[in-house]
Amino acid sequence: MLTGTVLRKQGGVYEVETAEGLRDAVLRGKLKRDDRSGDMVVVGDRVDMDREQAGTDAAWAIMRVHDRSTVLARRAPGKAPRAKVIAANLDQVLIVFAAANPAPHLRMLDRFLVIAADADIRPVIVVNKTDVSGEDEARRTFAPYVAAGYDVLFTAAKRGVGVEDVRGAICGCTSALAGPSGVGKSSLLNAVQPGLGLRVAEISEAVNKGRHTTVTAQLIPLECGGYVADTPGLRELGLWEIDRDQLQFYFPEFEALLGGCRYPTCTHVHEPGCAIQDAAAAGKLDAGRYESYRRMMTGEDEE
Ligand SMILES: Nc1nc2c(ncn2[C@@H]2O[C@H](COP(=O)(O)OP(=O)(O)O)[C@@H](O)[C@H]2O)c(=O)[nH]1
Ligand SMILES: [Mg+2]
Ligand SMILES: [Zn+2]
Repeated sequence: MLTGTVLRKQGGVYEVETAEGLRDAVLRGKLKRDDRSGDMVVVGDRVDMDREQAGTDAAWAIMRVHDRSTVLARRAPGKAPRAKVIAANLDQVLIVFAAANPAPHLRMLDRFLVIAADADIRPVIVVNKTDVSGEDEARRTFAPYVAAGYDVLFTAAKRGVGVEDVRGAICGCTSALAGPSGVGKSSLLNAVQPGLGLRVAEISEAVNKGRHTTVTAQLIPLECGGYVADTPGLRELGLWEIDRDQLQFYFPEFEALLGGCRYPTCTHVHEPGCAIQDAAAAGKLDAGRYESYRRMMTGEDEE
């Protein structure tokens, strides 16, 4: 038996990284019978394999999948809302924005943060291009996120500033990358490991152009240990599946206020005596962050 991590899936063949090198494997037994959805084994899964009989299309057969610590899913195409699993066992998502050029769209950042929280995947905010905005301006813009307790890294990939922090954050972990195009995701990855940004761009950009919609994801091994996942943009994941009752818990800065509302079932949108609305009105909660919550709660934010 051999255990490994699924790096990619092509046709019915899984490329699995093991202590003995890369192995191709296929599904067998119950896994194969139950795999109509294609979700039984996905990129990031830890799997146990046995040797295949001679004459088949791969030398190894995946017999068992380990329990997943996290699951990243998107809406499957079709009328009935159904989840399609993209990747398993992601430790964290690096959410990259530029401090300037393009100007940061903080309401989009809030959506990424909610998606990550809902999937139970740790978010790390990376603010790149601080050389364009100036470091002080970048820190001012993202101060609400630092205050809310998020990990925020400030970088200028072009000048090598903060690259060591990014390397420290991704080595040894399995990370996905999110963020608008042009913010410097590829530049940051190339600064960590030459050529990495190019490899990670292959799938994301093809998917963004809507060409290869069947492409799911792949994991790219890091020289320093761990992987970067090339997933379809998290933006496409959307908020379709998020439980509105949970939304308030996805804004960490709300936590200390949550007991203070008049009604225990307060949605913090229209109720009187609401500690969250009062704090937002008094400037104790960031107005933009509260506006993001309100839009997501009322469904105004759904495309
Ligand atoms: N001034 C400045 N430009 C940067 C920085 N990082 C990336 N860029 C430039 O921004 C553009 C987009 O970068 P890229 O890495 O392709 O962004 P991606 O679309 O997020 O992968 C390129 O022209 C980069 O040279 C930075 O820290 N400072
Ligand atoms: Mg890129
Ligand atoms: Zn309330």
